[in-house]
Formats: sequence, C-alpha cells, structure tokens
Amino acid sequence: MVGCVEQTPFMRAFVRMATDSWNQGWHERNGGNLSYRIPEDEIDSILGQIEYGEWKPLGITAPNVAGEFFLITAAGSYFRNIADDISRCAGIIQIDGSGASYRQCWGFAGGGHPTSELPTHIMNHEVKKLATCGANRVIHHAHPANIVALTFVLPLTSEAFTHKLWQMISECAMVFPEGVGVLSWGVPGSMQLAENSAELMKRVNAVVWAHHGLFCAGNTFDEAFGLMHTIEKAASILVKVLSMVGCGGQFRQTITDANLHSLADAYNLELADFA
Ligand code: 2HA
Ligand code: ZN
Repeated sequence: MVGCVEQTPFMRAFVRMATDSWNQGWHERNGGNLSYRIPEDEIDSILGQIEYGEWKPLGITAPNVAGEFFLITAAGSYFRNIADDISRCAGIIQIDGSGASYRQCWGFAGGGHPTSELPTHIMNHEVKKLATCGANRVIHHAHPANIVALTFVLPLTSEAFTHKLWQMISECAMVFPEGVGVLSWGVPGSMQLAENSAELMKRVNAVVWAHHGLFCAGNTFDEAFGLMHTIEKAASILVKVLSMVGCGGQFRQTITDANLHSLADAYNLELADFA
C-alpha cells in the first residue's frame, strides 16, 4: 500500500528529528545528513514494500553491521524538504554479509542515492553498535554555526573543546561526561575522515569536524538530537563570552575543575580526564 512505509513510527520519528534540526538552523541548503539503524521488527513490518537494487561498494568495510538495514538521507537532499518528501529525500539501504557493499531497498525516488557521508555514517554505526552492545541506532551530522565558529579560535583538541564546553553550563558534563572528539579539517565524504571519526567514536558520542560541523551518536532520536542541541547551546554561550572578553581575555568566573569534580561525585559521572 502506497504511503505505508512513510507512516511507520520510526519513519515519523526520523522526519520529526530532521524537521526539528532544520528549524534549529543547522542544515543550510543540502547540509548535514541523518541515519538510523532499523531494528529487525521494524524492518519486518515493511518487508513487503521493499525492492532490492544492485549491490554497490561502500568504500569501507563494516562487518559488525553486515546484513543490517539503515534509513538514511539522500545525497543532495535538503532537510527543509524531508517532511514533505521523505521518499525522495531519504531511503532505506541494506549492508551485505561481508559489510563491504550496500543495496538500495526503498526511497531515493527520482534516481537518488545515499548521502556523500555514507562511509562516515556506516563506520560510526559500526563502532557505536559494538561499543553500546547494539543500543546505539542514530547518527546525525549537521553544521551548527557556533561549534564551527569555535574551530577557528580553540586548539583543535578533544581536551580544549571538552573542557571549555563543560565550563559553560552544568548540563554539559552530565550529558557528555566522556567529552567530545575533534578532527582537523578533512575532505568531506572521504574515507580518511570516516576512519578518523570512527576511531574517536569508540569512546565519545560527538565528533567536531573543524570548519565544517558536528557528528553525534545516540541510542534514540531524542538522545542524538539532545546531544547536538546541548553542545551547540554551550558553544553559543562560549561564543558570546569570547565576544565579550576577547579570545585571549580572562573569564571573571567559570565552572571550575573543583566544581566539575563535585558534579561528578554528586551524579556519579565518569568524567573524561580533562578536568
Ligand atoms: O552536504 O553535510 O558533509 C552534506 C554534508 C557533507
Ligand atoms: Zn557536512
């Protein structure tokens, strides 16, 4: 039945997250991409509407997600249009038994194909599935302006970004106690960026790409969206503060390392060793 796949709960949750993310201003033009590793029972509910295409090489090998199905945004699609045209702006793919190829199964209407960042999405799913015993399902890439702005003035290290973001609001150390990863500029869509991101994703849930954007991972759409939102909110506060004091300027007061340790004690957080 036409329209059935679009009405499944996971598809609606995907559309809602994409729309919320567009409304945040994180997806100019065709910027950013989103993927969801579909659980077996959700795929079973739509198997009758799947049409398998040709196998194509992924460019990377991801054996932990062999055989899995993913809902993923289409190359060149605009987040702004996802709610109105999901079968054109996204589609479902399946990974083959070796983890080296994929085939399109639904969507990508009008001759489309998955996002140019497919290798990074699949590599991130590969490591997050293993690191979370299968719980992680969502990978989101966006271009939030404030976190990108910080990549021009902070040292491009996990330590510098994590520590500064933790200092902005108490929420940060609670939402990402493991910190954030940071990568210097790389060619978008490249295997190198995919591999470097996945290496960091083994221990963090967010990776900053200098002068480009942010990748976030989550077990649910809420978690992935919430992480991006928290990081960008903290980044926006830091940008305001730096605008007031200047990049070399002193903050009059901040959340101190002692404060961070009290937070860790009170909430039983395992903070990365940056405080
Ligand atoms: O255009 O965000 O990184 C999609 C992207 C590439
Ligand atoms: Zn991008």
